[in-house]
Amino acid sequence: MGETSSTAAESVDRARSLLRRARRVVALTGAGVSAESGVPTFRGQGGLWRQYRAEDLATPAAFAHDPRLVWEWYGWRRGVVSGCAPNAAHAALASAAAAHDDFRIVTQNVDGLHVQAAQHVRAMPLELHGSLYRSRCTRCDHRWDDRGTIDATSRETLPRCAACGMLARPDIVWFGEALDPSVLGEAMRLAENAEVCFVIGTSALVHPAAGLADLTRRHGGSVIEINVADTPLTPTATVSVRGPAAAIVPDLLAS
Ligand code: BV8
Ligand code: ZN
Repeated sequence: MGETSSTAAESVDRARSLLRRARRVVALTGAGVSAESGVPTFRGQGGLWRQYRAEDLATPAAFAHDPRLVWEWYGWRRGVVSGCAPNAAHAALASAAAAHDDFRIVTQNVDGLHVQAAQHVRAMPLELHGSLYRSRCTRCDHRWDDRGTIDATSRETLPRCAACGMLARPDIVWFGEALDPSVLGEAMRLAENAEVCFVIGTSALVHPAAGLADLTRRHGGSVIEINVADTPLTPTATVSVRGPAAAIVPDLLAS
């Protein structure tokens, strides 16, 4: 059982001192870090789109069955997210990563807000599940930045690969798909070597991402959780701080 400190002030102090003393930090973020930027989370109130759940649409089977509907969903999300800006949590994490090479950001999010906030960092944030702003071919290995609007009126208007003409797909890891082995391998190496895994705004339900904090703990590091609610990670976290990321994260990282 993690010794989650009793009072909020104690947990904030404990988290701040752990972060101050640590050199190698991995910030592992989920949809909650972008909630205050207006990006709907997966499992919160705004998490639904029409009558669909993410698990229903973010799958290879859903895309094979109805690529038009899946592209319509991603087109809607790209539209929503392109109107969102990084918040104070993204900015504080980007500053920490710019100041310390061993402070790395690993995100489950596909909203691109960590990349947008990153400035002068040598190591860009690792996007475990891909990005809304990249597409790839369903046949060849062509992959491209794609920030445009999606015309999902019919199969004929869906995005196609410029190299071979085949139907394009979002460059996003769907449920049941393996993560890019080089990205996952680097994330695991970082988590194993981290003195602190700083887990921000994730329900800790989706694997293998949710297992990264356990890697840090099993290799002797500490786990700090920032969330507005308890998660499956809370009982084993070294300290779990209740509160919104955009307020808590800048406070903890303030030098
Ligand atoms: C794989 C891209 C194997 C899509 C995503 C049992 C049954 C079926 C499947 C499985 C199973 N057990 C494990 C699996 C596998 C599955 C999985 O984990 N399923 C879960 C749901 C049980 N995992 C996979 O399929 C992965 N692949 O296992 O492949 C394999 C191996 C080899 C070869 C072939 C196959 C792939 C997983 C990737 C799926 N893709 N995203 C898209 O975005 O369209 S995951 C998706 O969920 C998002 O990326 C998101 O990041 C992720 C997790 O959600 P969260 O980020 O945590 O967001 P959520 O809304 O859930 O929570 C928000 C949190 O923030 C909450 O805790 C809330 O309290 C908090 N919060 C809210 N506001 C704030 C806040 N905190 C702070 N401040 C605030 N203001
Ligand atoms: Zn192609």
